[in-house]
Amino acid sequence: STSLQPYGSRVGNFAKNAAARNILETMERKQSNLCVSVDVTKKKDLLDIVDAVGEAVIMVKTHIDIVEDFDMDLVVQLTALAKKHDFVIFEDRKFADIGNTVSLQYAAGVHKIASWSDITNAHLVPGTGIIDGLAKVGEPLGRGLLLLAEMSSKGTLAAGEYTRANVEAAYNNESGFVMGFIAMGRVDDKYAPADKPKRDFLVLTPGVGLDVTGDAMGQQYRTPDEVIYKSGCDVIIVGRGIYGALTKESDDTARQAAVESVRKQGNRYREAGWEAYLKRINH
Ligand code: 5IU
Repeated sequence: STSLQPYGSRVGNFAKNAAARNILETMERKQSNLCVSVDVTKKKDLLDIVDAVGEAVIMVKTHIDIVEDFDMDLVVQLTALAKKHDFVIFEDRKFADIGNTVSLQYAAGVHKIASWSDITNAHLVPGTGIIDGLAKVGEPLGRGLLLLAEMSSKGTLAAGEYTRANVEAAYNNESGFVMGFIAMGRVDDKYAPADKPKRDFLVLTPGVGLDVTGDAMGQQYRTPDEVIYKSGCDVIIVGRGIYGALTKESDDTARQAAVESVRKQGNRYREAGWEAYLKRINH
């Protein structure tokens, strides 16, 4: 399995995808496999969280459509923080329409996602035309696409033959635009097509927490060790486990303490993720 190779040695496996190479190189440079997921509704909260954890992460995942005071200045500031702290941006858009529609959703509208997000993701529900529609926009910009092969939530229907179809679609994508999966384990190994040479893909995994096992709406958490070491995934995606403190604060002193807590949790998850990775490659 390619997951037993160090991140840096896998760069050459992604000759056709600049975004994937950049992610692997960033992981080596920063000794981190942590992506922070920032699901907040205020521009200032988003930027403060990202500035506090920026040093610890290789990637920031956004849900840009939940930001109430979104404007293009948010994009300017977010991309400036990406430069300052050396991370990539992942808009978790979960495209799910026909090719023609997703190409418009990706390039245009209020958010112009393709212009600033290094990677994004898509459901395979509509069929492989969704990959073609997104590739038309993303490929010329050097972007990467993840397929949603599995989900972390209770009762997910993304399993079994549906997961296999995602892996087959990725293997059939000759251009290299499909660079990996959202999944709970090494689906690229488990469902590798027998009639094709093995290819390397990145596996990014949400549903990661050290303190709680789930939430009230079906989220299920596993530890960085379970995700990186036991399941062989490449990147841990952590949201409320990192920024949770900041959504509760009221006055200035409390806010400052919350920002410090965000920084601290970011470092804690970076260390846990990296330790699990070192255990994996030295096994
Ligand atoms: N997310 C999941 N599970 C999935 C997929 C995406 O949790 O299977 I696909 C997103 C939802 C949220 C983040 O943006 O990842 C996880 O946030 P918390 O760590 O706060 O649960």
